[in-house]
Formats: sequence, C-alpha cells, structure tokens
Amino acid sequence: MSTDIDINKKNDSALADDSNAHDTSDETNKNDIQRKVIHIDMDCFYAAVEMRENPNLKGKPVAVGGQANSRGVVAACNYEARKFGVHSAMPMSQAFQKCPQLITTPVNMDLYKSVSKIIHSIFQEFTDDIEPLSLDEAYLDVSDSSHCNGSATLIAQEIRQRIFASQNITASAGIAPNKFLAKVASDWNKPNGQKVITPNEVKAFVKELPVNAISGVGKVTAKRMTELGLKTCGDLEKLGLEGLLQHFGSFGDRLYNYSQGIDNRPVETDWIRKSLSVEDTFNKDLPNLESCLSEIDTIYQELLIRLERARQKQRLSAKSLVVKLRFNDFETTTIQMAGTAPDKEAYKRLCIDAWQRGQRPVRLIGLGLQFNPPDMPEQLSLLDECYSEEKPPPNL
Ligand code: DCP
Ligand code: MG
Repeated sequence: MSTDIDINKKNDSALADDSNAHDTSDETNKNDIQRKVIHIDMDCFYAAVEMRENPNLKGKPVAVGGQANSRGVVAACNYEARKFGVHSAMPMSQAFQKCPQLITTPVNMDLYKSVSKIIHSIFQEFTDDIEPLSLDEAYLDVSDSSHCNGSATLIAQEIRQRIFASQNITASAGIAPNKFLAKVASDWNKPNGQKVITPNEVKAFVKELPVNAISGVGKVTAKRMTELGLKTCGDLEKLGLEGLLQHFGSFGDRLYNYSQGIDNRPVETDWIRKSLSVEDTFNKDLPNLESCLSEIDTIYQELLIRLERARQKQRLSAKSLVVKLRFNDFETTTIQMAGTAPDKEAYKRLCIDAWQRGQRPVRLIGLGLQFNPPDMPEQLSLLDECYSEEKPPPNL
C-alpha cells in the first residue's frame, strides 16, 4: 500500500480551492445555509483493520464476519473481495460461492472500537462540531475552523493523512456545503480518495446525480422512482414539490430540497457550547486605540454570523460579552461584562477599558460571548456593567 494519501484520484476538483465555499453568488440557492461540511468514512473499516493486523492478507480477498456453516453474514469485506460481488450483509455461504478463495476472519469488535476512538480523537483536533454516525463515519462542520487557512479541502486531506500515519488504514472524504452532498462526495472516490463539491458546482452536480445516491432512498422508493422514470436528481426537480409529495409522502419534501442540492440539517453535536469568539491577528500592529475601535465593526459582523450558525445547532443564551486584546509584546488582557446579546457599542466600551491597561500597539483583538448552561434562565440585566479580569473564557 502506498504511504501517500492519494487525494488526486479520478476527479481533478479534489484539489480545488474551496475558498469560495461561502459564495453568495446567484449560482447558490438563497434558502441554503452555506457551510463547509466534511464527511469522513473509513475504507472497508473492519477488513482494513484486519489487514493491518495481518499483512499477509493484503492483496487477497478478505471478509470479516460469521462463519459460513453457521449462517454467518459478511460484516465487511475488502475491495479485492468486492470485485467478486461480495458485499456487507451477504450470507457468508453465498460469499464463498462468489469467491471460493475468500479468506475470512471473525469480528474483533473491541479492536475496531479502540481504532475508532483514536480516529474520532483526530477529528477533534480540527473541530468541535462533530456528528459521529458510526464507528467509522462522521460529519464535521469546519465552517469556522481556522486550520489550513480555513480550507475544508486541506483539512480533509490532513485528517486523512493523520489517520493513515497513526493507524495505517485509509479514509475517504467528501467536502461540500451540506451533509447530503458531503456524504455523496465521500463515496465518489473511494477508497483512499476525496471529492470536493463547491457551492457553485452544486447545481450541475445534482442535476446528473443518480437517485440511488440519495441516502434514504431504499429499495421500495428506488423501484417507485424507476417506474416513474426518475433516474437523476434533475428528474426529481422537474417533477416538482407537489409531484414528489404525491408519490413519496413526507419524504417528498426532503427529496425536493436534495434535488436542488439543498440540505439545511445541521451537523448535530452532543457537546454543549460554553462560549463563542472571533479573533483577528493583524498583519501590522494597530498603533492606537482609534485604530482598534475601527476594527471592531468587521470582527463584530463575523461574530454575528458565527453566532447565527451556532444558534442553528443549539439553543444559546448569552451571559456575558468578552473582549480580548493582545499587545505588541504579546501581553494579553481580557475584559468582560454581563450581557444577554452581542452589542457593538458595548464591545467598543470594553475595548477602550482593555486598551487603557496597556496603552500600546495591539496585534490581536477578540470579541466573544459566554453562554449560560442549558435551561438556566437568561439574565435580566442587558448590559449590567461588572468587569472582571479573573477568569478569561477558554476560547478567548
Ligand atoms: N458493518 C456491518 N454490517 C453491515 C455494514 C457495515 O457490520 N451491514 C460494519 C463493517 C464495516 C463498518 O461497519 O467495516 C463500516 O461500514 P461501511 O458501510 O462504512 O463499510 P466499510 O467501511 O466496510 O466499506 P466502505 O469502504 O464502503 O466504507
Ligand atoms: Mg466505511
């Protein structure tokens, strides 16, 4: 096996610059919330772990699962076995009929769980916004990640490289503006590949996308679609919302969105956000207070965008506003006040007070919010001035 993660397979867009992932041009649908979502899926996960444990298995068809003579089924098989038509959930006896030289190993769940734990801890190095789907699969929302200069393409590449370096097994990734497309994309260049769908590629991509690539389209729905002559998402869109609701019930709604490449489901994490902040380190130190105050507007706008995104994921009730300043000698000061909503003028006031503490050029400004634990009533006083320097919030 090559030690390089091959990200440049079949599709040349895998290395595309996704800096336009927040494109708001007319090409992108206005109802769609633009995000950068990565779907990571390990390649033939159980089988890959077994091949790593026993390198003699490499290059040979391998299936992990129950025994053929006790009605066992295939849990996972490697890509060599798949060439013979073997697949997951197939009775092992049938797998042997298709591939008599198949090598089988029993399921070693504890081992796969321990590998999965390490893989998920690698995800956490890149973002907190992780929705695990199974031992070998997760969605990551990297919209706000500053890793790799914010390039989701490069983040996915680095995650796959980190997994390979640590576990000697490969992963594939899909990078797209939403979960639906990211999942489709991770399958596109499997194994050991990745595919990017940028916002302005979405329309053309879904138009030709076969309906059976949509997750949730099972055998019955697929059959109905075939009967109706619906082969691609483009065909679904042409049928329209009413037609889709008529034929597919409530699923029609989601199908209509998917047919246009829209999926506003958030990446659902089970962690609770305690704070949110936006920081900017300047190329040139800001020489005086006035220049600091004039930067607040831009940082504040970004904070509002991120807050809106975070609020789509969980209910957030703010308890304080925080400003951080780092002076040119790296000394850092943090100041906060009670408050239940972001307020630009309040941030400016905090900035003035923080600057007074150093009164010299500034290299970084951060604006942030701290949140109440869930189910705590919101504090009543809007901007109750109670400065504190004691405990800076963790993200500032
Ligand atoms: N699995 C299982 N039974 C199934 C499907 C899967 O026990 N019917 C287990 C074994 C797989 C793991 O879950 O290794 C991950 O499932 P995937 O669907 O991601 O399949 P693989 O990782 O094996 O292959 P791929 O490369 O297609 O992702
Ligand atoms: Mg997998």
